Amino acid sequence: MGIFTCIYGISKFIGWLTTKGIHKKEKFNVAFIGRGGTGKTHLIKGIFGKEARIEEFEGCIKYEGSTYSNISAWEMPKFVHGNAVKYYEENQLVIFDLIIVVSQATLGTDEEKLLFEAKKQKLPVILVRSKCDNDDLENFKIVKNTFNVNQEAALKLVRHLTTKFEESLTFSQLSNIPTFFVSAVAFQKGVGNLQQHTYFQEREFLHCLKETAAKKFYYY
Ligand SMILES: Nc1nc2c(ncn2[C@@H]2O[C@H](COP(=O)(O)OP(=O)(O)OP(=O)(O)O)[C@@H](O)[C@H]2O)c(=O)[nH]1
Ligand SMILES: [Mg+2]
Repeated sequence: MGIFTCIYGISKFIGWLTTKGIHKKEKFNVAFIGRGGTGKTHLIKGIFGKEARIEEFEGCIKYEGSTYSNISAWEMPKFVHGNAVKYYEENQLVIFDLIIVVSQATLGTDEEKLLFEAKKQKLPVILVRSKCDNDDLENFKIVKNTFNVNQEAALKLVRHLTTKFEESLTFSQLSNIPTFFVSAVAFQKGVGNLQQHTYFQEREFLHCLKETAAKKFYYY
């Protein structure tokens, strides 16, 4: 590669960082990725609260709130096709500190490819399956809307989903990815009270998110 091509590449990259509003040093930048309708927006709003500041950059939406002030959450464009490598390149995902894949009801090949690509690029990755309050309500006796979660039933559901997810894995390398089953509704209802309520795995997920973010600032 010639020196000019190299300089051009670097300046383009820096320009991209600036226009995209990524503050690499001050913030822990988290990319939420998933197919359309998997619950990315509700999940982010649930975590950061309704008052979160929103900015849009080239089809990516950045959320910043006072709750986790050192974190910028990015809702990335919908993952619509099976080419995970191209998606990572097009969205420059390598510059993010953490990738959160928000999955469908069960893990599909597309989600596996997204996770696999993150691992290949050595990016920290978390898998989240949202909308758990919407699951099999009859069997698990979780009362929709009123959200009187029967805690025992909720944890039974989590165990059931964990088994189903593990069984669906094609790539065994993905089995050690931190996975959390959550509900955006639960975040909205009780983010401030998560010490008192367990619901699904919202508390564990938030703990993992905060710990991963804290490491970045600890090492700086
Ligand atoms: N019951 C329930 N419904 C949810 C939850 N999260 C999202 N939904 C519903 O699922 C639908 C899609 O949610 P969004 O948060 O808009 O999903 P998205 O991934 O941001 O969708 P796109 O931006 O279109 O890709 C909406 O109708 C939500 O009301 C949840 O935790 N529980
Ligand atoms: Mg959305």
